[in-house]
Amino acid sequence: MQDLNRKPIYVTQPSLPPLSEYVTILEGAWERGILTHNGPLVQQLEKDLNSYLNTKNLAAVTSGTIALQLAIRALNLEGEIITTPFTWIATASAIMWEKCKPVFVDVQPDTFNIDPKKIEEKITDRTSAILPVHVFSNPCDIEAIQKIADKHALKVIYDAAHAMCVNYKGKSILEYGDITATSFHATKIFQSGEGGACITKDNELYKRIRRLRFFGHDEQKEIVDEGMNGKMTEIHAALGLASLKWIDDVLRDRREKYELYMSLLGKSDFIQFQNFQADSYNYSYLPVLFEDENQVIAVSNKLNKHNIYPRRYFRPALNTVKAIAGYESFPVAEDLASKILCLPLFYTLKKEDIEYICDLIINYKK
Ligand code: T4K
Repeated sequence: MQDLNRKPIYVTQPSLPPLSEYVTILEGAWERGILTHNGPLVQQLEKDLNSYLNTKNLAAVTSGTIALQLAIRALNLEGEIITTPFTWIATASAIMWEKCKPVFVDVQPDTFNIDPKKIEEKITDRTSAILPVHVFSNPCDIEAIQKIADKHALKVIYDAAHAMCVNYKGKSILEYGDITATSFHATKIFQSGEGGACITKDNELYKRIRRLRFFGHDEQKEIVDEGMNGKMTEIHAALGLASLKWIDDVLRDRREKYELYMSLLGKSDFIQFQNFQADSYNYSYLPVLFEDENQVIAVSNKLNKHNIYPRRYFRPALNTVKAIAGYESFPVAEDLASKILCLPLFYTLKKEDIEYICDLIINYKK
């Protein structure tokens, strides 16, 4: 019997601030008539995010994808960029859009992140950088990756699209590597509808990213560099500012819901979880691994019948996508892609919904 009277439960929903708070911030933009071009709300958002995250140089841009492209361009990367096949398409497509070649390295089965032990065998004289992803906000093995990068004179760009508000060894995870790119997409833990940012400790690189996102203009609007349009608008910055006020509440809520899922699903003998460090995690996703693909399909079908829509992030593993590269086997990434399911986790999800979802999963055969 389909449970279609029930409101659909999607994998996520944006964490929305009260509309009145967003409107109040927008009123300022209406009075000023300034909607874009590094307006006061974008400047305020960058300042407030730097202060909240304890970062120095955060440049807001239009999306996480554009943040990755700007990072690649700002570092003048060419040739091959080593990355993971277990990620969203944007990681690889940003590399290709910048006319570089993504070279995949398999991931670790427990953390889901790039396996540093397998990186060196993929380095050639054409390699210019390593671009790892903190998958579902779980920090990569940053020390091992940096050691390899230093040894081979490679740049490091972190794709931290999932990893806002994560600290690693006493500082924001966004401060590692040459540049980190993050996303403020509607489905992310901190959101401005669409949006993202590049973060770097290097002041010159920071200035370059700001020029590149604004047609190559300097502060005086002279054209001094190549450039594109990667500017965040005041409308998006206003939503970011309104969201930022609520971020601690959102993080606490996620953690509680994650723990509820863990306590209910932890009892099952056919579900495994990602191995993460609890103090460096933002609970932005709820990935679980089933025994095999058939089980994932059976569980998904069961949930769909009850109007619940989890997602198979990240399937397919990107090494199997013809449009990206010639196929090369990466058994761990392919295995994860076949067994993973991301369960619903968002601010307005009720605890009773989680109990209902876990009950359906545990009894999926009934
Ligand atoms: N690197 C990594 C590792 C990434 O995961 C991503 C993006 C990027 C880079 C690039 O960042 P951006 O350029 O996107 O800033 C989503 C997001 O579009 C994408 O941002 C995200 N990763 C990816 C993992 O997931 P879909 O295809 O799942 O979106 P959609 O429309 O199916 O949404 C999922 C569910 O969310 C829906 O069932 C309903 C709900 N939803 C969605 C939207 C857009 C809402 O309730 N409201 C909304 O406005 O891609």
